Amino acid sequence: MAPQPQLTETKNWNFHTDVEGLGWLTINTPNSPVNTLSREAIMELETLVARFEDLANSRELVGVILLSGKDSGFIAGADISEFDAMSDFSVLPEALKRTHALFQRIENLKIPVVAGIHGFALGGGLELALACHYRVAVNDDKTRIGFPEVNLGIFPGFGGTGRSIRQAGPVDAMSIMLSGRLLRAGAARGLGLVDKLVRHRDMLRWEARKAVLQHRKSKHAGLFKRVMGMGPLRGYAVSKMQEQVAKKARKEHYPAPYALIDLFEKHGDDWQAMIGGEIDAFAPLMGSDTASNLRRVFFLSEGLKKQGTKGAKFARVHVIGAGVMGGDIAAWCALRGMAVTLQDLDMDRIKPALDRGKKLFRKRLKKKFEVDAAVARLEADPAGKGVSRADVVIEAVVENLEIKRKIFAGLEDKLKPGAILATNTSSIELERIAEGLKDPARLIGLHFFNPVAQLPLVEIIRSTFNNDAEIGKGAAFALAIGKSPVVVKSAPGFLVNRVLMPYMLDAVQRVEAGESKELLDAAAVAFGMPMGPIELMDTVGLDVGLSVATELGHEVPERSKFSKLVTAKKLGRKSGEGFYKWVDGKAQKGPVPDHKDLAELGRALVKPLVDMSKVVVSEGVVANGDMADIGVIMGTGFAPFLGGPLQARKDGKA
Ligand code: T1G
Repeated sequence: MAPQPQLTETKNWNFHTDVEGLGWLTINTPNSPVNTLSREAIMELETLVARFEDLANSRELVGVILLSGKDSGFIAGADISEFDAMSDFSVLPEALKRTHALFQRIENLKIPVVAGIHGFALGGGLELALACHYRVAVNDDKTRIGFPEVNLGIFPGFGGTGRSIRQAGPVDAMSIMLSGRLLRAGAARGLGLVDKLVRHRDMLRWEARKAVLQHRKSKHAGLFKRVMGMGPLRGYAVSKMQEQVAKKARKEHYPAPYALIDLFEKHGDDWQAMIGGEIDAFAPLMGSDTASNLRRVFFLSEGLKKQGTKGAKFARVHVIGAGVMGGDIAAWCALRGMAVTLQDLDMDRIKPALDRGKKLFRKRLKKKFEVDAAVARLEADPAGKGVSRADVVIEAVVENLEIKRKIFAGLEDKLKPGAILATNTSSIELERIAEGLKDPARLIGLHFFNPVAQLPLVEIIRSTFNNDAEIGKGAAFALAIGKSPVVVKSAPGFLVNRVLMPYMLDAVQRVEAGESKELLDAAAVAFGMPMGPIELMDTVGLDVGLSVATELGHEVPERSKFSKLVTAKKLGRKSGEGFYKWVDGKAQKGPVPDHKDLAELGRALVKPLVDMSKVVVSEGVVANGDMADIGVIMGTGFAPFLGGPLQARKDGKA
């Protein structure tokens, strides 16, 4: 029978056949910048797959090509906004079983199904692609393939555990599922998750068509890879995985990676059994507080991306002050593609910052030409010629009001109209610096954190002079350099230093009263902090800690050990000794004394931080509790699995 042209449109899918009998299936999630597999999209796909089965049986269809109709990419996974309802245990296993069965029917189709991937193919999106018979992907800068589920407190639940093991072998598949790291197309091809690369998106259709017509089939991982899932080798692989995961996350805080390893331990030699065991292990994770809080963190950080003036463009940045902060801010901006001029009194002061920049570029950029380009973007500018061309000027010199005022007085007339004028001050009231300007509304604070390359937060400091326009531009700039902006009223300590200081000082006082610093640090980590308060004080620098504490009105007696250490220039990590001795960047810790309930002690330790988070909200330093939660998580690493200090308090966890 001659093939009849087919056309089916549903809310999420478009399916049509061509004269060759090829079926083109396109996903386009309505009202969303990215494609997601909502329950609706999955139900519609069920109907479509039933059609494919019929058409394949009557030989009216020679194959199906699955593509995305969106520029943003293939599919970003299941629809996370539906998860809160799905964590109701009674519906979740049923919903998952249905999707498992659907993906299996796709795999069982007698005709080839080929996925054409560009942009993001994540989570459930990758799982759908893995249920197809062959995968073609665009090998460009934008394609990202992976399983970010662990960041949401779960692991792949649409058959991805077993199918990724089938394709990539247990070691590589488990590694990407446990880490959540996203791969470029080339790397995914290397692991066997993708079968064919094309250079441009417009070649996807052609290559996918060829794959269907030639009945190409993806190769599964060979014995050499599979052997790590077998017999005693599996036990060895499991212990390695547990070791790796334990370095980053505790089981009681982040159970998902451990549950995934357990599943692998049971079924690592049989990918079908792994898929079979997936639902039972997955469902309780989805209903856990950890997963619900991590979803909250995801949506709060997505919310931060919505701030900022739309369409604001930044190409040139001028940084004044090549010290640790100024130099690292300049290097970060250059890494993120800006042309940066870095000004200080002379070349001797600028050179070390350029060297640190080079180190950063080498670490973060893979290819030599990329490193060279970044080096070329970061330019020493002792004469300050860059000011008049810059879209953003950031001052990061010593914390001295007179010096700052003088610098800004000289800048104002040289600036491009509309350019951002910012200070990185951490302690001087913004209004006092701005007062001297002809247009005080122009100056905002952009408060970065040390180390700049590692901490995602930038506090956008708003003075009483500012209008929404300046703040919007500041937030847009932070986003443009890949940082997360949180708008904070100009008030001593802003958000992060304000909440950290009472927490650190309380711990310091406990040490002075004879409690073990090792115990306190271990307790804070057991609670879920990335580092204990004493180690943090040593890392920040005792001199910096003392001056921030004093600015915030905390009294630190001169006869205290803390003051004495500062006087003796024992400043922590940077001087080789503070509360701890430091060797090769590591605190030399003694044994942790026994304690009946470390987590309980941890809770007591973070109480001052949690209390202060409440105060900053009530004083209007940040807009609301959500902003405090996400700001404190981004700025201090506060336990994301608890959803932030205020959420943790609400849940009775802090
Ligand atoms: N579900 C719902 N909304 C999503 C979404 C998703 N999976 N991914 C993105 N969005 C929304 C996002 O909230 C924002 O919305 C908009 O899309 C654009 O995103 C069973 C369980 C894909 C890398 O974890 O990491 O599949 O704010 O501004 O910077 O195994 O979004 O505009 O209203 O961030 O270019 C696994 C999560 C799900 C991916 C794009 N997938 N998304 O970043 O744009 S679990 C994820 C991201 C799963 C199965 C399981 C990023 C992005 P709004 P954006 P972007």
